Amino acid sequence: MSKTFVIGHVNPDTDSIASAMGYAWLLRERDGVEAIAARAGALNPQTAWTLKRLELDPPILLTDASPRFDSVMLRYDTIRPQAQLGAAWALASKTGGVAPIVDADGKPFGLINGLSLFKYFIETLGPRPAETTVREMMSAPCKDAADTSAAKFPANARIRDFLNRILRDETSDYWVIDENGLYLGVARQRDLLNPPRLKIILVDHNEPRQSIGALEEAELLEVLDHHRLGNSHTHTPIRFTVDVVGSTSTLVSEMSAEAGLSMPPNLAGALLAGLLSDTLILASPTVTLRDKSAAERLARWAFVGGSPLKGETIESFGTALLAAGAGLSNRDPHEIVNTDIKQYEAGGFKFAIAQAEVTDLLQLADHLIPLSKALDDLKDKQGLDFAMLLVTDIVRGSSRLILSSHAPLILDDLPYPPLPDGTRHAPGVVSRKKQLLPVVLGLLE
Ligand SMILES: [Mn+2]
Repeated sequence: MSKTFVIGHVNPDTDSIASAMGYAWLLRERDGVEAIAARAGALNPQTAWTLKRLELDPPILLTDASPRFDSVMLRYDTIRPQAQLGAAWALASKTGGVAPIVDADGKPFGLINGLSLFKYFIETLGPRPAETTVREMMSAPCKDAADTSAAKFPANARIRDFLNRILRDETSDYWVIDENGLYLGVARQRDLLNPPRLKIILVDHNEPRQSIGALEEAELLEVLDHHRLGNSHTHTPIRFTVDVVGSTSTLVSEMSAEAGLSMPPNLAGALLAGLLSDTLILASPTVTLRDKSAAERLARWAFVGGSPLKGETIESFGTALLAAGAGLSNRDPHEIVNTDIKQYEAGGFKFAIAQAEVTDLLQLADHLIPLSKALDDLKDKQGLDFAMLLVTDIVRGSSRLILSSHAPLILDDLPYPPLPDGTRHAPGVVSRKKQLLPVVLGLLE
C-alpha cells in the first residue's frame, strides 16, 4: 500500500498526461518510490495520437480518490466446502479468526469465523453439550459451519458507499470479489472503518475544482504545476512547486536533468509533446527560455536512433502533434466543448472556459450553431453562470470567442470586438491561461 499516484487534471490534455508519466518515472528512478501515473479521464485525440506514435500505454484511469475495497483486502488462503472443519480451524488460527470457504470454480461459498462457529456449535450441540468430542466436531464438513450470508463487495467499489451497511451488519468479515464474482480476498470491519488514504501527487493543476473526485479523502503529497493558484488548505506541509513556465513537462524535464538522468526516448517524446502542445510549438506567450532549453533537451533524448521519433525535428513533430488535435469537422460539438475545458469560480460566478484548436478559423462558420448549442447545454448541465469556447487558430496565432447565451452583462466589456455572427474577435490570443482568463477574472472581480 505504498503506491503513490501521480495525476493531472480532469479533461486531461497532453501535458497533463505526459507530465504525470514523466514525474512518476522520475520518482521511481531517482527516489525508488512506487509511483504510478494515472489519468483523470479519457484521452483527447491529440494525446491518443501521441501515445500511439510513441508506442506507449496510457496511464491507468483514476476518477476518484475515495478508498476502494482492494486497499484493505487480505488475500487469505482458502479451503473447499467439503474439507473438514478442522482444516478451517487451522486456517482461522493463522488469519486471526476467519477462514474463507471457496468453491472449486473460485466462487465464495461462506466464511467461517467466531460468530459462525458459535452458531454452528449451538445448533449441533444444543444448550447442554453431550459427550460429543472435539475430534468428531472437527471432522464435519466445514461448509456446515460457514456463514453464507456475508456480503460480497467488488474490489474497485468505494468503501464509503457501503459504510452504513458495514456498520449495521452483525458480521465483521466480508468478501472482496473481482468483476466476475470470483474470490480475491477478505476485508475485515476494523480495516474498512479506517482504510488507508490514497497517496496522490497532482501535476499540471492545483485547483480542487479541476481535480479527480473525493480528493479530500486522499493524502495529498505534492503539487507540481504551472497555473494560477486556486488550491485549498492541507493538514500537513506538502511539497508545492508552481513555476512560471509553459508546461509541466518543462518542470519534469528540468528535474530529471537536475538528477543527472535522461529519460527513455519514447517517454521523452511524450513530454516533448506535452511541452509543444501547451506552448503551440514554443509560440505561445506563456513560453520562457526554460521551455526552449527543455524542448532541446527532450528532443536530444527523444530523437535518437531506435526511437519511434528518429529523424523528427521539434518543428516536424510539433506540427504533426497539433494537427492531430485540431479541427472541428471530425468531432461532435459536445465533444469539442467538453474535451479541453476548465472550470473556475470568481466574483460569485461559476463558469467554464473550453478551448478548441483549428488550423483555419474559416471553418468555424459551418460549426457555429451546433457549438453554441453545445455550450448552452454544457452551461445548463453543470449549473454554470456562463461558458465560453475559445477557438484558436494555431497556425496564425489568433482566436474567436463564443459565449453561451444570456451571459452576464459584465462580459459585454470584454476587450474583444463582437462580430456580426455573435462571436468575438480575439486577435493574438492563443493562451486561455495567460491571456483570456486574467481578462475574464479582472471583469468578474
Ligand atoms: Mn499544462
